[in-house]
Amino acid sequence: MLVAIFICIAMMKCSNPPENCAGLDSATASQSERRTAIDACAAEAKQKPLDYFLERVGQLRLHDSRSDSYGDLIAAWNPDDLSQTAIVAKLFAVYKNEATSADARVVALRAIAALPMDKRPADLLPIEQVTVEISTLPSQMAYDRKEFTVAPGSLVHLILHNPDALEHNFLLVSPNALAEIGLAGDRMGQTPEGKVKEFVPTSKKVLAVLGLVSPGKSKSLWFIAPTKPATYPYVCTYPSHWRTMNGKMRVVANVVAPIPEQKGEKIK
Ligand SMILES: [Cu+2]
Repeated sequence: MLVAIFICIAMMKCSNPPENCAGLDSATASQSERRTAIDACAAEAKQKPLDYFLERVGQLRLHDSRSDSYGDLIAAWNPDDLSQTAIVAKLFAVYKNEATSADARVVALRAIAALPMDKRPADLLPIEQVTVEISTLPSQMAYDRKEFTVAPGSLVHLILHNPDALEHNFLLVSPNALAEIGLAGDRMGQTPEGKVKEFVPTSKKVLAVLGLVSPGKSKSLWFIAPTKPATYPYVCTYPSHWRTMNGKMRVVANVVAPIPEQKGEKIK
């Protein structure tokens, strides 16, 4: 009997899938497990106050894979609750706090962008929002877009489609850091941890991360564009891909819309 209890406890500890909302905070969950958790959170949302989730947003780490899930949940919250003065003030405080991780700030900005204009903080009228879709080019080790342009501080929703037979990721990096980060990705290919970390080097020059996308799949990433006008490279850091699989995000003041580029095949 005692042995059976021990085995049972051990199994719970070993598997621990985030099949409920609390699983969203699991440090070891896969992307699909997080998706399951966020669906559970959405179902639980009626029983939990918005504050419950806002508190967790403040704890998001840099390049935290939970960020998009929290962003999806909170931006889709009941507008009447989301637009309460106290909630808007909390969201604005997270967004303005430079000491908070970029991940927490983007979740807050997404929620504010979801509010009606008359409920938004005066500093955030309007919010420049842009959706950028990029596809990998099958068998060419390249993205279909070599560049795009956004306004400083824009809220960017980037969607990466991968119709190629290989895995690819997308990292936005500091100006002139393409080779440094690309080479760091190559070195990660020589260690077992490289794949676990999805070939994302630990560096302050990595500004935004969309992890590995499997063949035939798509993933999305929300980030806030830098406020400093400059050219920011983006790159796939899967070992040896970076030399051809890269592009440039230009941050330019007074941009109305991204410059249209040739689009590749899309995955439905
Ligand atoms: Cu790649």
